Amino acid sequence: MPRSKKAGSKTKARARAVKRASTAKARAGSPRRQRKPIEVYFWPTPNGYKITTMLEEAGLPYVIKPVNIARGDQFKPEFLKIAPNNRMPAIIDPQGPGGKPISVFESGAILQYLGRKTGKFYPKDERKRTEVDEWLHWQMGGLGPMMGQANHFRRYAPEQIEYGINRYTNEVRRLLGVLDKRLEKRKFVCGELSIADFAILGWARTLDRQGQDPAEFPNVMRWIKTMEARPATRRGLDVRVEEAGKVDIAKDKEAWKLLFTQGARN
Ligand SMILES: N[C@@H](CCC(=O)N[C@@H](CS)C(=O)NCC(=O)O)C(=O)O
Repeated sequence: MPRSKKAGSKTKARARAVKRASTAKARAGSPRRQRKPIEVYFWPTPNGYKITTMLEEAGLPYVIKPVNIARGDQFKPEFLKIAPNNRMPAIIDPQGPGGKPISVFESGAILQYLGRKTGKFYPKDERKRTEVDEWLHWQMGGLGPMMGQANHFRRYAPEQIEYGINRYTNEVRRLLGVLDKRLEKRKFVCGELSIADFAILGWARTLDRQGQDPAEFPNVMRWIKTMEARPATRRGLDVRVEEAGKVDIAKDKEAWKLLFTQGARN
């Protein structure tokens, strides 16, 4: 049945309203709306790259604020105000909730914050979001700390302690086995690209330097290749801080003491 002119114009008006609403919704997470860049307190380490990768993939403007952890920037009072655990990464978003600045520390919390802010890489559907949280926390409490310890015993311990090296190398191997199985039938860790991928990638791509055999984890290696081939992820992983290249923590006494002899109050 042909529509009356009145009904037709009402339909058009409704369509225009829907379009306006969806454009506004899209802009809420759009980089164009982020007028002031997000400040990223950063040092080029696997934990730091989680954030630059997410920001690049989400298309949000950001500015790097180097935190030279080899020279004690993490203990400066102004940094401790936003990151009381004296660890980078941390961010300040000048356009936080209600348009007011917010600071966030802990890489997992930062990824979740940015995911909620932009509506990207962090599904709204509760079942899907829970799955992403599972793998994010698996990285935060498992792969990250275990690879960190494996790396410590291999590179930074003053003596090569076989027990420590084996303990962490074996646990990393087990965790990589879990990840490999997970990726058997999935392109990304939770099917679609998500903050879980950004969290896991930084450490996972160092596996061959951690006493692991890449041939044992073909799905992990395929996923790393897929991730590294994404131009935005690549840009996130390529962020450098000039000063970082000048210090070899294993050989630099000042850096070693600062990082590995911390007490209850520094
Ligand atoms: N759970 C923290 C760990 C961050 C972390 O360990 N950062 C290291 C560099 S990768 C750091 O800032 N170290 C400084 C120090 O040990 O004083 C996160 O994921 O944000």
